Amino acid sequence: MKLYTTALSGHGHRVEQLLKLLKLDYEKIDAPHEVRITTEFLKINPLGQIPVLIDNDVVLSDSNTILLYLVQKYDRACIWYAKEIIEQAEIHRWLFIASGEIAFGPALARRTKLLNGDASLEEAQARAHKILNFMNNHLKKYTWLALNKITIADLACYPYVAVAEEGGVSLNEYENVKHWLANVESVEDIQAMPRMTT
Ligand SMILES: N[C@@H](CCC(=O)N[C@@H](CS)C(=O)NCC(=O)O)C(=O)O
Repeated sequence: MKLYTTALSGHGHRVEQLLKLLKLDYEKIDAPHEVRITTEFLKINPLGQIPVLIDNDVVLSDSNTILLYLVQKYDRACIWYAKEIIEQAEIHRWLFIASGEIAFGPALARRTKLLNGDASLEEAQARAHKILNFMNNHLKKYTWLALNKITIADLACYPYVAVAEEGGVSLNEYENVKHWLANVESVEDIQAMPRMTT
């Protein structure tokens, strides 16, 4: 398999962690902005976004789509996903939160602050606090986001929450979220999301 990504992409991070956890062989191809705007790259993803996964003749983009593809194709024991429809729905709910509230909250705040993006930093930070507050309340009762085990829901939501502070979003008031982040990072073979700042 080939994975187009970059070191600091939280969207790429979630896919790479799952590839490693499933012990799948893959070649990592660095695809920074200069690569993503080339004609060659736009042929594999006309949106010009990473991650992109190529698995023989299958070309997939969108990180959460790739997570679902990988578990349904390669996680036969259903370790990172679920067999029951209602459990699958719980997982999907968090995948959509990752691509909605988290992408437009903490992820956008980080991109805006560190890369001088043109979105409103204040609005992204406010959205970040709203979803963090929601997650913190949810995690009062649960160890993991969707089920009573770690799943792709946690892998999808983890990266941009882990580096929320880079977007000027303090995690100080979210003890349960911090505990959950530490739990994710303590799983063997999961690498912490790298910081853009040191
Ligand atoms: N919904 C997509 C979003 C991916 C995404 O935003 N990737 C960023 C890097 S982290 C990117 O490639 N941005 C370039 C662009 O949007 O032009 C996913 O989940 O994979």
